Order: sequence, then structure tokens, then C-alpha cells
Amino acid sequence: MKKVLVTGSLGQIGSELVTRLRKDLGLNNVIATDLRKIEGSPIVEEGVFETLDVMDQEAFLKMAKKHKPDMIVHLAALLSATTEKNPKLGWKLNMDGLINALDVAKEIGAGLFAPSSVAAFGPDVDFQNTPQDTFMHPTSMYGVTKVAGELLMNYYYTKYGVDTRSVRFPGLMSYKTEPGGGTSDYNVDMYYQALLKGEYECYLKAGTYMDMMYIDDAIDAIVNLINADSKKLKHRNAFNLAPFTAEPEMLATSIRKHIPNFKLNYKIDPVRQAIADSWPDHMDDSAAREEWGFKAKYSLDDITEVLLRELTIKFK
Ligand code: AKB
Repeated sequence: MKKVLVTGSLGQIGSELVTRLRKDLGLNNVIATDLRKIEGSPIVEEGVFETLDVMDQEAFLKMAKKHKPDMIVHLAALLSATTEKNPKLGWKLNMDGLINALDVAKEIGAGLFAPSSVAAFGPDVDFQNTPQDTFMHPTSMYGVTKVAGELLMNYYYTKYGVDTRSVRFPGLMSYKTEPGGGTSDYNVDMYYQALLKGEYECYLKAGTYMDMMYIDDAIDAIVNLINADSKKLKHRNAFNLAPFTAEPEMLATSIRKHIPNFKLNYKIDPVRQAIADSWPDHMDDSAAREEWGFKAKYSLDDITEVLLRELTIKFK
């Protein structure tokens, strides 16, 4: 992989991925794109940046032909809570955006990475060690778009030979972008509020388990998967990734090792609680380990240390 075009590059994953790829591949070999420009953002100012609406197939193709990437990383999508508030918009953006990206990849002969999510599973799977290959009956619209996306990527691989690759991300934890739009967002917001107010009102119940992962491990996973030997990949839809599982009280306990008086309160949001209740507690990610050597470095306590340190600097 020599040249990459990234959509949604100002989001949680995009902003960190573009920074990493610019280091690995050089400034001119990473084409960062997003719907709009954020003046002053290093993603916009420090390398190649273009505005791109992924719903505009013609503009997408024109840009890809101009830059000739060998890999498209398609990250422009709505998250679970936002999609549940506006299901038709979520379906439209997530599906039309993905099929446009797939068509562009097919047309210019590039590979395509687009993330799936733990949300692709529904309540009828085993919630412990959820297998790589099992029922996919999600009950949220976001989950529906993720399963449909996985199938679509598989279809473009088998029908047209597009080199599609994907992972099912758990709840990601990061500090550079503000949380918003996801069901797992409390796992970042709790750290913001712990520093700003010393307390947090959590919208999910104690005991709501889901897998989590630090952003650097997520970025490593994308880079390793897009560079993996194609012949070794048996799965073309999406690999389960699940470094560790956690619930709100566990995050609070980890935060109290640094902020002993931190208080965790609850005010349940029924929409996000229902989404979280339909997700597995812990996925089995052995296929990712076996087929392309996935391995995460950060534990919950490691992440707590980094997030509290970096957010303290950010808030100064
Ligand atoms: C969300 O909560 O919507 C995302 C996800 C797990 O896909 N972070």
C-alpha cells in the first residue's frame, strides 16, 4: 500500500489514521477528505486535504482518478445513536456512501477498507465469546447498515475482485476528538467529565458490558489489516476485534485510581440502553489474531492513564 485516500478524515478514527499514515507513507501519499474543512485542524493544514461529499459519486470518482490511491479507507458514516434518531438518513449516508466508495474502488482498481461494528450483531447471538461467523440479526438501524455493508463488501470482493477488508470495531476510546453520536461514547465522556466536574451522569446502566479498545490499537489494526497478505485472509466481510470488555463501574474504578473522589451517577437513556443491550458483551477475535496477527497493547488502566494525562493538557 503506497497511496491512501481517506473519507471522513476529521472524525474520531480518521483524524488519528491520517496522522499515522502521513508518517508511514509521506505527506503527498495520504489524501485526507471530509464533507467540510475545519480551518486550523492539522489534518486540513499539514498535508493534502480535499472537501468531498461521499454521496456525490461523480465528484468521488473524479477525485480518486486525480489522486490514484491504491487503497480507499472509507470512514464517513453516522454512528449508532445518531442513526437511531434518524434511521432513513443513517441508511442513506451509510449505504450510499459505501456503495459509492466500492464503485470508485472497482473503477480505479483500488482496495477498500470500511469499518463494521459490534453493532452488526443482534440479541440472538451468544453474548460471551461471540463467534466470528454467527447470526447477524441487529435490532438497531446502525447495525442493519453494518451487516448490509459487510455483505456488500463481500459481494464486491467475490463478484468484481475488489480487495475489500474490514473489522467489527468495539467501543473506541480516544481523546483528540469530542465524543458524540455513538452508544459507546460514555467511555470517553466519563473521562472528560471526571476532569471537568469530578462526576459523571452515565446514560447506560451499571453492568452493561461491551468490548472496548484504545484508538492507537484501532489505528494499528487498520494499518496491519490493509497491509496484510491478501492470500492469508479467509474473511472478507469484517473481523471481530475485542481487546477487553468493560462496563461503567469498571471505568469509574479505574478513574478513581487517579481521582479518588470521582462520582458516577446514572440517568438511563432508553434508546442507547436498548442499543447496548442488543450488543454482545465480548466477541471472540481469534480469526483476526490468526489471519493477520491482530494484537492490542492497551489495557483499561493503560487507557485511563493516557486519557487523563492528555485531557489534563488539553484543558489547560
Ligand atoms: C457506536 O457506539 O455507535 C460506535 C460503535 C461501537 O460502532 N462507537
